[in-house]
Amino acid sequence: MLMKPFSLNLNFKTGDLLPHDRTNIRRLSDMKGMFYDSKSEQQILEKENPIIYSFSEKILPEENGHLQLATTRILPGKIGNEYYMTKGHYHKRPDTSEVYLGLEGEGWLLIQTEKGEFESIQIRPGTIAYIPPYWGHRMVNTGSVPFVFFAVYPGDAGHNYGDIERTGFVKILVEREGKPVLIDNPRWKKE
Ligand code: PAN
Ligand code: ZN
Repeated sequence: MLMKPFSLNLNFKTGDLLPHDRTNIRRLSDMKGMFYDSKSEQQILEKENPIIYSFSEKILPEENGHLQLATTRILPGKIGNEYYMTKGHYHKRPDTSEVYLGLEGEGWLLIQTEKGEFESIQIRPGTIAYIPPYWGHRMVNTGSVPFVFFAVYPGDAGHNYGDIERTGFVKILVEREGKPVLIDNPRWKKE
């Protein structure tokens, strides 16, 4: 069936995408074990369960030829000295790419291959990052305001979180003397 063209409204400051079909909220309890300082994680969870990020999606057919549209808003904050971040994932169809566009706030895109090749790209409002096929990706908020970005990716890309949950990322972003620093992830394991 032929789909009708449509338009959406994207608020560059807040990331609100209108109309959207689904908003997903990820709290600390949804990311158990992903921040390296498990003691801080536990101490925080005993008192509260903070929202780390949310993302809103326009649901489109999960088919080759279509595109998916989403905005993500990562709140400012840290667990221990590691900045709030997305879970990160590979695509279920690993040969699919993605475009991220920074809208508000600042942060870093961490990208890696299954074999452990690692790259990072600083994202500011107006930065477009191209994530080629086969690279896992995670965004990190290193600023003091919400970090907002827009994403476009193939309709049938899907998400594979399991591999990242098992191995983590090669490097993690932590605050040292008030500045973001990339350090080796002590838990990084090759498959
Ligand atoms: C993004 C992400 C979004 C949330 O739309 O799905 O930023 O991050 P996680 O999916 O890692 O929780 C994207 O990369 N889609 O493919
Ligand atoms: Zn993705």
